[in-house]
Amino acid sequence: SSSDITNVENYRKANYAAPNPAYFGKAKGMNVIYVSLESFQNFMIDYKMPNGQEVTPFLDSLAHDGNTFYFDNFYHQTGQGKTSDAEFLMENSLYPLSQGAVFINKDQNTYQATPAILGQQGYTSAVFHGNYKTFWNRNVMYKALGYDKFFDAGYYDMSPGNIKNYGMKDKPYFQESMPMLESLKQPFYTKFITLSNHFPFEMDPQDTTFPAGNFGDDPVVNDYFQSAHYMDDALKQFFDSLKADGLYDKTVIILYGDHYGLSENHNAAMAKVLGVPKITPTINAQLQEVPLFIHVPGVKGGVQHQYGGEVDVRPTLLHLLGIDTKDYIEFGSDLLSKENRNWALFRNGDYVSPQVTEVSGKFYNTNTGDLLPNQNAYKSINDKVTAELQMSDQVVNKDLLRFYSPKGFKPINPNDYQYLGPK
Ligand code: GP9
Ligand code: MN
Repeated sequence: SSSDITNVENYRKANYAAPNPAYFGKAKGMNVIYVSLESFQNFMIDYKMPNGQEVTPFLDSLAHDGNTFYFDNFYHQTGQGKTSDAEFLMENSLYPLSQGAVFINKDQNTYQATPAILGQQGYTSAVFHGNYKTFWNRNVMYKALGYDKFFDAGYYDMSPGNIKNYGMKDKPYFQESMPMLESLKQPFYTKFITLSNHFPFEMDPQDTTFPAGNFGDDPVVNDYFQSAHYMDDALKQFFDSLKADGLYDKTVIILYGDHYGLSENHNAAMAKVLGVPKITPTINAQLQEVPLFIHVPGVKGGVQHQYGGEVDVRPTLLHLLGIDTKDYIEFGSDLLSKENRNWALFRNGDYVSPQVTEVSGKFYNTNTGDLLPNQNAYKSINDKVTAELQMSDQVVNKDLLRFYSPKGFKPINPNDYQYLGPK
């Protein structure tokens, strides 16, 4: 009802982080490219194999080139909706559901998502994904988000050598995407969903010369290194294509890991990977870190240590594009704002900040991993996390955005969008 939405509005106003004038509008009018890095965890950045070889030399170079923002305390906040939950977080700055996938269960809701917002500013929006459009109900949900175009498997050469479990391998995927990307009217807002670094990670031998890991008898963990290396190489190739066709200099590029790739079932091997005696609760929380990179042409970057999660990216991006988010209902905090809140919650109610990590209702020192002495002193953290998740769940479960009109935003009609496939 309208009183529910008023509560949310008040919460939102109290938690809004104003744009940083040093960055506000610095990317105004530029194209946007998001790249979802399948199952890619942050521990891989700068990771070296026992023989000294870097696993992801291209991403490592972005992390350290000084021209790209690299966030090294950034967390996934997904639930059972996996890749699609990450998409939902990034484009709505709302949390996904505690059970099931919001893309499937809440596809008829009203949203005020980034593609719709930018569509009203003259942007063309498109998704590129080498899997069939019905997966995660994307073909329905993307209409509610306001996506103009959806280049799904029907647009790609899905012959056997090009595909691996869920669809296109990253190299042919990016290669075949280029002409479609170049055909879009600019400015564009686009999302690329990579696929080949997906569980169980095993590669076709002809696609890699990179050595598998040798961390005991867990093939999933061992294969993860090869597969991540392949994705890194595919990204380098994509960036080279963007530089060659001139798009690189007029495009904001955001790369993010969608969620963990190695679940707790692999903790024995992961202890070997990380060189620790065992995976403690705080190390397990840190394993939920995914990398976030933001490249803005003409803006200096560098390594950023503030804590945040996928929910925080939308205000960060919109502020870079010169769109103040104060009139939108969102739960994130601009990562580049001076008022950035510097913490992240998980969908299961856990919490991380520079000092305190909460796991299953217990509070730990983030740096030492020790249980904190006076547990009761941290109850307010738990309350804060619960309140925020409840608030977001109300918006989604009660479809509250129906009752809310952001200033300057026209409601969209999902039926105006159609994804008919290639001619
Ligand atoms: C398939 C892709 C699968 O389209 O989203 O990845 P998942 O969601 O299982 O991580
Ligand atoms: Mn995924």
